Amino acid sequence: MGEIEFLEQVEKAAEFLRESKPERVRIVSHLDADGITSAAILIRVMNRLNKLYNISVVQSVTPELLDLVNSDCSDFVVFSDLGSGCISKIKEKIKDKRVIVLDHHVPEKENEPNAQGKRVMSINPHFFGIDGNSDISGSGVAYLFANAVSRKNRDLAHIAVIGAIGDMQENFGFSGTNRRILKHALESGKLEERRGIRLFGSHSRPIHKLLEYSTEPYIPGITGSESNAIQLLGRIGINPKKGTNDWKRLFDLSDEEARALASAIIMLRTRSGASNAESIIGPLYEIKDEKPGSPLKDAREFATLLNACGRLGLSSYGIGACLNEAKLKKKSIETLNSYRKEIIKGLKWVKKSAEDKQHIIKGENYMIINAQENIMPTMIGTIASILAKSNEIPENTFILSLAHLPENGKIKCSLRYCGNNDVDLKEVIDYIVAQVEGESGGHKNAAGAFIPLEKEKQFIESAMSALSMFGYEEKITN
Ligand SMILES: [Mn+2]
Repeated sequence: MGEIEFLEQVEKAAEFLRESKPERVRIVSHLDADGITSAAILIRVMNRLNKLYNISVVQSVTPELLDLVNSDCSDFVVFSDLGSGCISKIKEKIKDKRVIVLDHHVPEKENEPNAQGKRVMSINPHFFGIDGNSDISGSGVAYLFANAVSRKNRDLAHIAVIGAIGDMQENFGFSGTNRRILKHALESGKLEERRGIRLFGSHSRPIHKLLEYSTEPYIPGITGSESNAIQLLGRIGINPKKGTNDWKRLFDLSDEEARALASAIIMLRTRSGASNAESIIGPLYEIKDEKPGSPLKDAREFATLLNACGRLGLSSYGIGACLNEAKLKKKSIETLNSYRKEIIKGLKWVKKSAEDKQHIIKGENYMIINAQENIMPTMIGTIASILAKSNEIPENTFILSLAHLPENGKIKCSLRYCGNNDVDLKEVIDYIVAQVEGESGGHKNAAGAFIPLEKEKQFIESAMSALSMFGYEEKITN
C-alpha cells in the first residue's frame, strides 16, 4: 500500500460523486487554516460542477451537527479535514445520504479503506501507509479529490499548500504527497518558491519589527528588543527607514543588503551556540499574483490570516481570500488586524493580572491563567503558546489557560509547555480531565479540554496537584 493506491482510492471518490449526481451538497469543514483551505477548494469544485451547496465550518463534529446535517436539504455530504475520528457516528446519524470523508487525521479503524459500493466513503492517507501528520494535510486530500474530479482544478493546488503550511507540515520544504501537490502549485503558476530569509511576517512587518518579534528562530540579543534590532541594522549599513516616515520591509532590501542581514543573524546565533545557526535561510513560498507587502503574499502569513478568520468566527472571509475575491480578501486582512489586537489585549491582561491570585496561579513548575471572560475562548490557546515561547516564563513550566464559554456552559482549557523536556501534554491533560468530567483532545505539543463551567474550582485543584506531580516525575527521570 502506498501513494499510487491512495491516488486510485481518490479517483474512486471522484467517481462516487459523479455517479451520485447530487442536487445539493453539504460541505462540513474544520475551523483552522487547513480546514478553511479545504472548504475553499471544495466550494470551487462544486461551483465548477454547477452544484448547489451549503457550508459549515466547525471546531468539531458534534451529535447536534450530525442531526442538523441529517435533516437539512442536502442529498450528499462532504466532510473535510475532520470526520475520520467519528465515521461510525456519521454512518449512524446521517441515514439516507451519500457521504465522503476527506481527512488526514488518524482514522477510527486503522485498516478499513472503504471499498466502492459503500454509502459512506472514507478517504484517508493513513490507510495507505502515508503519514497524515507530515506528508499530506486535509486540504491536500481535498485538492487531490478536486484534481480527480477534473484536471481543470489543478489551479487550486496552491490553496492546499497554504493549508499544509497551516498544519505545520512545511519544514524547510515538503515531504511525501505534499511534494506532488507543491509541484502542481508551481506548475500552475499560482505559487512561487525562492530561497530567502525565513522570518515570519516578512511582508507585513517592517524589518526591525520582524527581528524584534522573531522567536523561531530566536535571535540572541535582538528578539524582544526593538532598539537592538534598529542598532543591528545600523551596524551592517542598512537604514531601517524608507523616505521620511515609512519603514523598510524585507523586500525593499537589495540582494547585497539581504545577504549582510542574513550573515549578521547567523553570526549572532553561532556565537550563542545555536546548532542550526544557518536555518535562517531557506525556501519561501509566495502567491504569485499578490503584491509585495500584502499579508497574503507569503503562504505562511496567509495561513495565519486564515487561522485568525476561523478563530474570530469569520471563516467565510478566509474562504473568500483563498478564492481571490477582492471584497472578502480585504475583510480577511481587517480580521487579521483585529485578531492581532485581540492577542495583544490578552497578553496585556495576563501581564496586568500577574499578582492577582484570583486569575493567575503560579506554582514551582506551572502557571495557571484563569481568564474566565477576560480573554476570548478561541484565543486562549494562542496566548498560552505565545507565552510558552517568550523569554518571560521560566524553563520547564506548564502553562494552563482557561476561558469561559458561557453560552455552552463550558470552560475551554489549553495546555502548553515551556522547555525542552520530552513531555506529552495530551497525556497530562487526559490525566487532569479524568479527575473531573470533560473532553480532552490535542497532541503531544499542544493539548486542550472542555469542562463544565461548574467544575472550575475542582479542575484547577486537580490541575495544581497533577502538574506538580508531572513536573516531579520529569526531575527524577532526567
Ligand atoms: Mn488538518
